[in-house]
Amino acid sequence: MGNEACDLDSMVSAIAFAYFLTKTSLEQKTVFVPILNIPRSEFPLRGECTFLLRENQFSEDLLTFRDEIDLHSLHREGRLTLTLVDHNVLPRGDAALENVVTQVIDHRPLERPFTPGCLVTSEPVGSCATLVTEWIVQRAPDILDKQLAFLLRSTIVLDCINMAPAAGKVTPKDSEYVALLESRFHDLPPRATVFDALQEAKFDISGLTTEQMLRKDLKVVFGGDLRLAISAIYLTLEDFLARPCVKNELEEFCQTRGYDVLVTMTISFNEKKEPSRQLAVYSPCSHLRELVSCALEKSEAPSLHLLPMYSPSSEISAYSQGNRLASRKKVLPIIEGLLKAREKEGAAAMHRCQGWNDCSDSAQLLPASCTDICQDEDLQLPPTPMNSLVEGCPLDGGLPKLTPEAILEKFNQIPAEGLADTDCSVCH
Ligand SMILES: [Mn+2]
Repeated sequence: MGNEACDLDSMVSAIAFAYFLTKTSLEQKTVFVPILNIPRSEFPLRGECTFLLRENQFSEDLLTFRDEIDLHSLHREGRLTLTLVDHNVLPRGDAALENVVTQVIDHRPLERPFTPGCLVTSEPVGSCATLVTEWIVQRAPDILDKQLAFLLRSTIVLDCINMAPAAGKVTPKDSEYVALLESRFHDLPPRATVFDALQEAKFDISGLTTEQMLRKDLKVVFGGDLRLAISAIYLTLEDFLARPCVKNELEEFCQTRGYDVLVTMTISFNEKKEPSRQLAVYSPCSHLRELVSCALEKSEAPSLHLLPMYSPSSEISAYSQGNRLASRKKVLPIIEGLLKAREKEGAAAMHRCQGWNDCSDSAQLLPASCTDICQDEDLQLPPTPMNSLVEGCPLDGGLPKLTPEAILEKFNQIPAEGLADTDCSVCH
């Protein structure tokens, strides 16, 4: 079973490892099933996953999604053991399954305590698929066929940002196993072709409905009486706002989910692969819309450099964002600050209205700590998929630029003796 983000790494690692077990196990009565840890209805949102399967003539019908198998009842009947790939601790809701986890293969920092009877392979490589490839190559190299090699190598290439050292993801082991797969299967497509196609598929949201687009990469924050959602979308804001009935769709999205305000942050790339950001604030309540818009406009840490742009509806305030580096990670604290300030104001208002002038500790007047309630509610939300490039990805500033200055700077960082054999013609 892969992790709850069900990114390409999780999907391919689960499929490949279950295939390995099926091909090599001597147990006659055991069935090995790769589990994709999302409901099937979420799968269209994983563009890179559906794309890679299509490319490999691998039918989605063959896959088992989390809502199609009852792991907890299998566990109660004593018929389940679990191998975790691409994560190493079970989410809280699955804690009961912990005692049947017999193996872990992961490339993230290890968060699980040592337990006897659980075989752990943990190494900080760029892709979990590298560790699965190693596992297969060392134990059953003959089961590797072109389809399996294609899946594994594509995943490693995507996770390691086309094996570019500048992106800071690739490790020597990732390179070693990509090279090994290529040496065994000469007709795999070029790395750059695979990377570009997957990268494009990951951001290709053309087939999605507005609702799917909005929930693909969504974060929700609470404060006092307000629920505020921030969605990241890979599209220009012009294209997004030009969708037919977009105002009604935003309204329905917020109404169904109980959001008072929805902030949509878009990121798009120009021909030079430079990112550009825009944002829109939607709320049917003009007071709340202005409150949030105003906080974003006036923010100084960081300043977003917002410029108003055309909006098809008075309920949507649209802006281009001059500060291209301010991702959602930077915008969220501005909104959280606003909600906190409002909470305080609410407490003060209550103070005044009820005439509790002599009480020195206003926090005691609140029914319970608002923040505690918010945090609890926040934990019950489904996790935002982690396969997003919004949060601090190496590509945030576009693809690594190879300017003469950047290369010279790199050279300057190399100690003098390392330069002895270097051909400086690349500087030109
Ligand atoms: Mn991974």
